[in-house]
Amino acid sequence: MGTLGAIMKHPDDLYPLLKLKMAARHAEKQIPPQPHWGFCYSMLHKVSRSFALVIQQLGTELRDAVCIFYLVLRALDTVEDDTSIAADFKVPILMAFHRHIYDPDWHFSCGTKDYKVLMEQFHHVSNAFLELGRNYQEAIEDITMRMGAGMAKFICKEVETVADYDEYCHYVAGLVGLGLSKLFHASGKEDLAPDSLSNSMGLFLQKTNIIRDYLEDINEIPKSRMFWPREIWSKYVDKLEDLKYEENSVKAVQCLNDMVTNALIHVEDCLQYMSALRNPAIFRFCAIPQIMAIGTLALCYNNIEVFRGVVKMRRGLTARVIDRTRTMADVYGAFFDFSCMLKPKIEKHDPNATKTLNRIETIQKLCRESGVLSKRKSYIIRNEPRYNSVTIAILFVLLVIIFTYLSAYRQKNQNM
Ligand code: D9A
Repeated sequence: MGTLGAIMKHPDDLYPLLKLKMAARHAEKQIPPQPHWGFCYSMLHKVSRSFALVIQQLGTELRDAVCIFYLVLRALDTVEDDTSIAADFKVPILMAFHRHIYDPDWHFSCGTKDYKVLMEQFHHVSNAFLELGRNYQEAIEDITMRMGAGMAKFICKEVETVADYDEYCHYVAGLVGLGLSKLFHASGKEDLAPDSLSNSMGLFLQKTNIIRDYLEDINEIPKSRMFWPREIWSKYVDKLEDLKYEENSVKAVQCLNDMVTNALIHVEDCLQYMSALRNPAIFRFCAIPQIMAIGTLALCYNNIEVFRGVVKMRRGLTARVIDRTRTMADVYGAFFDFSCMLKPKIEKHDPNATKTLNRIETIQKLCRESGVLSKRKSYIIRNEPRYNSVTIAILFVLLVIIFTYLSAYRQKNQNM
């Protein structure tokens, strides 16, 4: 569906979408003048649109550290993901990556598109890293070292058990949570969070990505590695790729629901982590991805489309989440709404129905007990928009004006 159609269907999305567009334009104008920082921030905008916006709101010092941390991690990921590099060549690079970040002369070409540029121009990232405070450098170095070693361990190892799955997710995402908690602490704006809670923040996001990206990953050429643990999928099919075939639809959805149920276990820790944050910008930075994750899980649960195409939250809903997430009350509200959206999708005969229901009810109970669930706009239970022809005509004319203006503006900018 085009933007126009989407907005006609969800008129409340219009305002947050425009606000997001404006914020994105504003952020892109704020790219620092020095070439190394300029490179880092434009790269950040290229590889992660909405995330770059939320980073923008952190104070300068912390923002710089998070930006560099993000790019170092992306670079490490690019090495891990590049299937054209032989394992015995890749392992030493991963293991030594935490030393390469101190060396502006080091570079290693791999990856494609934006990631190829990131790798080829990595000296900009190193130069920016070398300007960070020592506390920030140490946190980034330590996490990069542990993540590199963990990735190396999994290069030749499949994700068999649920314990392997948690271990792999710890290396690639849980450690990101630990690292960020250290950076927040180093900034003096937050207490140091317990490692187990920081780890859960990463696991919840990563497991959601792994679930959502099933089809994209399984269809990748050359074949990429898969992270759904055998211990789970082998209850339903003989081979992981069998899940995408139509004749296995029932099993596929049961397996998917098993995976979603597994991810939901982390919600309690995540709520606890977020409720301890004090700085409003750090809070938003942490909470927005978490709400997107629970929203994505609610969308994916019992949804065969995960095996047929892309299941993502619509842009308008993302924009609303970014616009509205300010306090812990907003987080409890969103987790409550998305749990309410998932709950009626649980079918009695699903093999994990009871377990899923228990986990959803625990989440709902936590949200209710917070005592802040009243007076707020819900993400799901909305009054159906009522249009008359005049409203539609006005809306349409407004949209045409706005979009003509925006595209003219963009062209003008490109021609400069
Ligand atoms: C994060 Cl520095 C990530 N990952 C994310 C993004 O959020 C986390 C990678 C590097 C960094 C941070 C994140 C944000 C805030 C607090 C966190 C945290 O912990 C306390 O990480 C745990 O996904 C990647 C991992 C999950 C592997 C950690 C959010 C993000 N969103 C994408 C949207 C998408 O669909 O991937 O990157 C985006 O905005 O482009």
